[in-house]
Amino acid sequence: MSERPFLRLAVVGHTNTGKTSLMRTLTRDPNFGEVQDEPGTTRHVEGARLLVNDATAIELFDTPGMEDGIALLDYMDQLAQRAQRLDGPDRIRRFLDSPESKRRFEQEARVLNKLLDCDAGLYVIDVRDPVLGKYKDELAILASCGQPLLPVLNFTRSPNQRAGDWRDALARLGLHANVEFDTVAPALDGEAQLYDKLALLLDSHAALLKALNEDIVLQRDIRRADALRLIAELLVDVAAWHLGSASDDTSVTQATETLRRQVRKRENQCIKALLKRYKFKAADFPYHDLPLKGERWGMDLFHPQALRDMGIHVSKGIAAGAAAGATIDVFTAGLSLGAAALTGAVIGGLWQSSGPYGKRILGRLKGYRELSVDDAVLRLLGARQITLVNALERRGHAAQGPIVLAGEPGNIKESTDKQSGDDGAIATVAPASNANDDAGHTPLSKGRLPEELNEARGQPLWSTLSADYSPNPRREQVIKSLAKRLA
Ligand SMILES: Nc1nc2c(ncn2[C@@H]2O[C@H](COP(=O)(O)OP(=O)(O)OP(=O)(O)O)[C@@H](O)[C@H]2O)c(=O)[nH]1
Ligand SMILES: [Mg+2]
Repeated sequence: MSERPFLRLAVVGHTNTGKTSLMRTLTRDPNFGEVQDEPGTTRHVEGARLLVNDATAIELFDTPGMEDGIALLDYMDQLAQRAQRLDGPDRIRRFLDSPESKRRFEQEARVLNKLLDCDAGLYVIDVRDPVLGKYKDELAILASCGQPLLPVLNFTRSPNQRAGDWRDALARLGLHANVEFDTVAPALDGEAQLYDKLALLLDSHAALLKALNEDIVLQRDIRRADALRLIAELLVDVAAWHLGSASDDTSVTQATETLRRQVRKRENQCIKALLKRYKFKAADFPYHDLPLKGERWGMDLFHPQALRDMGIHVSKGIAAGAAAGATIDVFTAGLSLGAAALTGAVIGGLWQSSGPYGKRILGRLKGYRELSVDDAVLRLLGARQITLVNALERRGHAAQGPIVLAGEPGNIKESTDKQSGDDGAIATVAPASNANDDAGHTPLSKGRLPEELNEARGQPLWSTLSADYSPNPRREQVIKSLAKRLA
């Protein structure tokens, strides 16, 4: 047992099975090491730390892949013949002292040295492969280090996986505990399962692993709350936004274009912030710049079909494409004042006291129009961000294909081939069979708009899109309450 207050784990296994990918996912660091679909990518041991409350809980070490287990086991047998009754770890040490450990078996020696130096090993397996002799020999060598080994079954989502065969073979070697963990699209509780299994093997570190698991859940909750807040801010900004325009057709058309452009820009800001919060790269969602050109999500944000695909009711006027997404606001509808009260206020000279509304009231009286964003677009905006957040939560940091949102939250469908950065195996979020299913799960999809958004509609100064924006405590409350509702 180690005296250290933290655990040291070596990630070991045959070459090209996803060891570095596992490191990326467990550390949530898409830049860790080098990942390629070819053997021998990792040549040296490289470490990373997992922290709980700023203190190291686990030191994880990525190691080069084992390549020639059969030849190494033969060589170790030869070495052992010259000595009597060596046990496993002594056989390993004898090999590490031999000249071949610096030559032909240099990679393997690095792995074994690291495993001896750690408290346990995670043995990563590509379960699409049959249980070949070379894997059995490699496992026999690793097992003889005398350290606890937890087999990690990777590629379990592949249709031609052989997890059953692997479990049988592992049991024959005395390895009864194992865990399924797909590094590209892990289960939401994948890490918890992995650390729970590890705790069974490492009794003395069980409390540490429990604390790590609790911290993972806590961090996930904080991330989601932050994400929902970002979405609530976006929605309030967009709902509150009003754009003035002269009432002639050309001006209204121009203002509508400005409105759309600004909303797309604001949505992009939100997407970038979400990717950053989940520690993914902008390149993971390569379409996020396109809304400015009106093409992301495969179609224009304001396109009636985009709305329908999200299960959002589209009125006839919008379906016909007429000024879709921009409502020519009857000004008073945006305020909680009736037309009569407003007129009365203006006539009575009180409009000045209505502060920021003064300018709008004047504009209205001079025949100006105000444009604001349609309810359906608000619903779509919200539903799309939630779809993205769901996809980010289910995405491993080893994933290399771009995120493609087909319009609905759902499980990430992941290529069964090994990923390659070049061919861009695509992780998609599969559309639900019934588009309304998902939309039905968000408070934005049907029925009345959340009251927070109705309130925001009447508060043009709450929008950071407005030149007159000023921070406001009520806006803050509304954002908090909307974020809660989205949860
Ligand atoms: N689809 C899919 N691809 C994976 C998964 N895990 C790893 N890969 C891919 O498998 C290939 C090898 O992954 P690496 O993480 O580099 O494997 P490694 O074991 O570190 O390889 P070496 O360092 O060469 O021993 C890469 O193309 C990964 O993207 C997975 O769970 N699903
Ligand atoms: Mg590697």
